[in-house]
Amino acid sequence: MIDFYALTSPNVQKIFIMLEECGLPYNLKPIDVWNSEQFTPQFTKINPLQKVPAIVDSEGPGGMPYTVIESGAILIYLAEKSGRFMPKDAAKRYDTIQWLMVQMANVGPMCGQLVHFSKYAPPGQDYGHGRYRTQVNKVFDVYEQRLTSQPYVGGDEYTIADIAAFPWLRNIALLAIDLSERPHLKAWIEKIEARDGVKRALARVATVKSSRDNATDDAKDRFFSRGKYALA
Ligand SMILES: N[C@@H](CCC(=O)N[C@@H](CS)C(=O)NCC(=O)O)C(=O)O
Repeated sequence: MIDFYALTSPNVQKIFIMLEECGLPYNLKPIDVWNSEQFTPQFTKINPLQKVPAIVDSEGPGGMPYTVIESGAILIYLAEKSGRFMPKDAAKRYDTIQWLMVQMANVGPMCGQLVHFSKYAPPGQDYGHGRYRTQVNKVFDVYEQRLTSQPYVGGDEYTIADIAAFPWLRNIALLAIDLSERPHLKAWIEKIEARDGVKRALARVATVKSSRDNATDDAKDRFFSRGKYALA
């Protein structure tokens, strides 16, 4: 059985989608990051970075319990465990891994910073906001371009490269992104949204309770490593 440490953010949604798509059973272990639950000694033992998602598989390699952190690594682990959503052909597999890395290194961090500077930073952050808005627009253009000539991010089949990118790229309202000139990306979002496994996953995410809308100032400062939590 897989223990899945989670809340509701896009990086966590990837794992909900993968688990539901693969039909792998899991115990949901909510970690309310808006209530500082990521900082407990018990959770820090599972993920020293104090972030969700993380999984602990009681039947890992060699039949032993195994912990995986970082959403991209969790997707690869679950793809290998289930034999799903990772092509067998070597070139297609490397295409999938490359585009998984594009998501992990570019889409997630740039979108995350844009959301931070638009929603959570104090006013007067025009430089940070402008910089991340440009980076996000660039990366959306890269996906639009890629999806112009192929149906899925990795190539001709649905893979973990799509599962990784979808929760971030569908976030157009939060990111204030315009899709009118990105028709292929828009069609891809609608195609992924229509999958039964994705619908099940997003319905499950909607049931997870989070303190996000009433987090204390102290919990927010700790989450964002600012104020008395800033390190020199
Ligand atoms: N690169 C990580 C990022 C994980 C991440 O940023 N998780 C956020 C979810 S909002 C978190 O747990 N933040 C809590 C914190 O930074 O204290 C992944 O893809 O798994």
